[in-house]
Amino acid sequence: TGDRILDRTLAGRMTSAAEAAEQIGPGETVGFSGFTGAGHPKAVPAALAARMRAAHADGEEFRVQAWTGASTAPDLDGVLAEAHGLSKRLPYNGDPLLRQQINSGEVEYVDVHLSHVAQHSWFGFYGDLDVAVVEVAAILPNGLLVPTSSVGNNKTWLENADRVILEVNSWQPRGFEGFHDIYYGTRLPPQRAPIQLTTPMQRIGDPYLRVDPEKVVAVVATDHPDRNSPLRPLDEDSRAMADLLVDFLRHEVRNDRLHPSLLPLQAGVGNVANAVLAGLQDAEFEHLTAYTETIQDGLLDLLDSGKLIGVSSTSFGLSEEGARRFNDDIHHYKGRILLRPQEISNHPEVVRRLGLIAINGMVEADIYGNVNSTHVAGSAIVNGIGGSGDFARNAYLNFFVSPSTAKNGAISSIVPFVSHVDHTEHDVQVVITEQGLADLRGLSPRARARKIIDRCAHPDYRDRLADYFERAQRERPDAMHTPHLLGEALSWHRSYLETGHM
Ligand code: 0RQ
Repeated sequence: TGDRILDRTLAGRMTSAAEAAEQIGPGETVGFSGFTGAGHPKAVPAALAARMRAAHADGEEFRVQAWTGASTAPDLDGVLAEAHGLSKRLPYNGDPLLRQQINSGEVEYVDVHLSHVAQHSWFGFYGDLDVAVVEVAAILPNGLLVPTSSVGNNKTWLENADRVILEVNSWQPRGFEGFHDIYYGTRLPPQRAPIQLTTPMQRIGDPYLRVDPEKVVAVVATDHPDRNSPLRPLDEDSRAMADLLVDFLRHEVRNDRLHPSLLPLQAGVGNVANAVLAGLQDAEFEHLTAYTETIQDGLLDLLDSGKLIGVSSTSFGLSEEGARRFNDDIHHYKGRILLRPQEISNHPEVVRRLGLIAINGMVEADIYGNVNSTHVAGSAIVNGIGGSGDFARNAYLNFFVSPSTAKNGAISSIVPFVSHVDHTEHDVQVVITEQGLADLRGLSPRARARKIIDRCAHPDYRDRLADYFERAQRERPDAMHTPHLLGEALSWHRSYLETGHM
């Protein structure tokens, strides 16, 4: 067990993944560690999937409810979906097969704000948690746990589950000790107290997770990498959006609405977010901080160049190269990276107090500024709301970014009316496409519509949007606040479903 499993009692519970999976029964609810492909268990889910397949072959039902931090990896969501082993899943999914099963109605999916999950579990809103399966980097002699590359909901799963299975992954650097800040001060209303976090890198908790050793039914040793998803190379569109965003930040600094060191940054996952971070690399802003939920390669680059002085997050979402860079040189990042539970990394109170600059992707926006981040044509889920709502609504300044078209131009990302609402017109401040930027702050709905159509819509769709807006105003003189033609508002989506083109 080397320097990884130092507690004698828990070392005595070491077993194989297959034996550990015997501890999970049909119909049970399992809380897994894992957030954006980092820190999920690597061995027990596959062993559980094997049990499920065997049961199904004998004509028996064997499915579980799975709760996680956010998206996981093929090792977890992938294998359980392949085994048709999930009945219900929350809160955020990025696995393609599981997405298919959710959209076909096979799996129930509960898509909640990431900051809400832990408290809803504590409130009892989701029912009981039978088992927690949590990856750690080490078990110390006193039984404390060194977390790995994500914290997610691990604290809550360890506390609320009846039984606990630990995976000790030696691929994760042993040097992770000291990178985490686990806040143990949360209470249920009406006993809640303010969260005394006033700067992004402040420590308010412990470096370790706690577990009641009585509950630990199995300890499994693994040596397996995180998902480490490759990033797409920066394309022209994302570079254009990044330039627009950086220029806008400059404009805000010039107008004294932002300090030259900006405010703590939050960037969603994906191509555009990474491009924005790359844009900041070449910009003049110094002494930046980030208060975010996942650390992509772009943030490591900014730390390496000294532009960024610290990052608070709940997880990593690195490429293979990024993970190697971090793991090989982990001590270099100590004190400059802090991983927290997702209820704290995404906490509305903290996001509001720190005054974040929140940058998130979207599926579509409408002319009045409502944003859809989750559904295609109103019904089919893409991923989920993730942390976008936690951050956007409570940020100092929020951005929603997307190319102006999707599916090679067959779809306009700017539509008369969004087919699903995740972020309402009341929450959305700045919309960016490769065509331009619409600053919606302080504008009435009709002023927003003019700006979004002029600045953000693709030229192929701009005139049709302007025409819709004109006719809506003409036909609804009694309802000029937010004029809509209700029979036509979703006709672009209907046309897409019927003809494959908006
Ligand atoms: O599908 O790959 O099959 O072609 O949606 O779109 O353009 O690659 O953009 O990877 O940045 O994802 C909103 C999904 C954008 C993401 C979303 C199709 C498009 C493609 C992906 P294909 P892109 P991105 C922190 C914050 C919610 C969670 C969040 C997301 C696929 O940003 O999940 O913000 N956000 N979390 O073709 C039909 C449209 C479309 C469309 C794009 N208008 N209609 N399909 N697509 N626009 C992170 C976490 O919370 C963990």
